[in-house]
Amino acid sequence: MDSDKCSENDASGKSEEPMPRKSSTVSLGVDVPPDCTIDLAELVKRLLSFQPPNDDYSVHPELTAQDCLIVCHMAIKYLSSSTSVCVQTDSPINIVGDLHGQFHDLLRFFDQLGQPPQAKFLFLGDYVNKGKFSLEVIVLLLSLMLMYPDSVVLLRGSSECASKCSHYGFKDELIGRFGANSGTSVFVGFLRCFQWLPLAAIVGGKLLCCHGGVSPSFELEPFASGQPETNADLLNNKIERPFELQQFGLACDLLCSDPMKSPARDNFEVSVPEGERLKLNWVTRGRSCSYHFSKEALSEVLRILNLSLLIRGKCHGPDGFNVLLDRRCVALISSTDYLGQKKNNASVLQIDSSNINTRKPGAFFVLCPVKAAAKHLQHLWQSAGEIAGEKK
Ligand SMILES: [Mn+2]
Repeated sequence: MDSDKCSENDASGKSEEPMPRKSSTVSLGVDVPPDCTIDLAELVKRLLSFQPPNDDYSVHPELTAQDCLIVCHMAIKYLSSSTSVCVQTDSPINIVGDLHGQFHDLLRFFDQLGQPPQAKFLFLGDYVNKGKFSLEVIVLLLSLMLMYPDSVVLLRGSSECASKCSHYGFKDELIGRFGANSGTSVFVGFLRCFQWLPLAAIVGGKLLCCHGGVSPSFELEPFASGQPETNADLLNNKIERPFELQQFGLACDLLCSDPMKSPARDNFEVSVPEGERLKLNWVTRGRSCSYHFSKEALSEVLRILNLSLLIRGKCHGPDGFNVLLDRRCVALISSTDYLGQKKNNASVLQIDSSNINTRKPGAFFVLCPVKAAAKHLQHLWQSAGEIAGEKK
């Protein structure tokens, strides 16, 4: 039906609004013929109802390079006009961790928890790489965001950048699907789109949500015991989009920092002169970027930001979630059997109440790896050697 057709102008329902502050000066950078349209509702329905024929999990749903480019173009337009670096949203909400191209796990979560717009979702990034259905995951999520912007919030993960996508599978997946020329232009389209994804969200004025974690920059001016709204505005002013991931700084930390597993000072007494900051609260992550943060560092940042808990992705535990640092940090992974080797469960954090109880904010919905499909699921993974970056 024509009424279901979404042109690139009406998908977000905001076609009548004036063009946003930044878009008028920034080229969207994705070349789509001006009269191209896509039936987003049909695309979403097709992806959500996809069943592998004869249980063959190596089969992909049909997607064309042009469909992908139109979705990228529409997503950039929406993200640049209607979202900010730090999104403020409310519960009830389902918070989803790393998906890494595990389209079938994403579909299982939608089956169990409900689909947008009936259920609301916040995704913490790392949509692509490592699993072999990165394209389906990112196209479905961007399309759902465009159709139901009030029910779907997508944050950027550390995987959503050029270098990781070139090394860990997404670029190869696109070139394998569409050939070198079209695959490369679709790849560039997605990279441009990733540069506009928000980096953090504040849920219910209490939860700080991002892919990595907190930053020592939050301990500096101008973040000083402001209200969550004020601090969200400060973040928006400090980080300009489009944005490419740097090796250091606030944005890098939001995407890449990690909680300390075993604080360096365990079993030692540490005394700090009055007024001095404990430097061990932030330890650099070896040769890679950003920091490990201690429970003291996290508590201090949450106090400054007037928030209660950090909810982040990047979890590698067997349960699909970890509760860390004096219960002030929750880490999630929402894809089962990470790298085809870890046999881990996948979890989504469900915040049911509209008034968040910070001592018991929600419940974990846990999916186990699909045993019956285990043989077929082997197709979903690259070999360990490829993952480690030792590619041909
Ligand atoms: Mn990840």
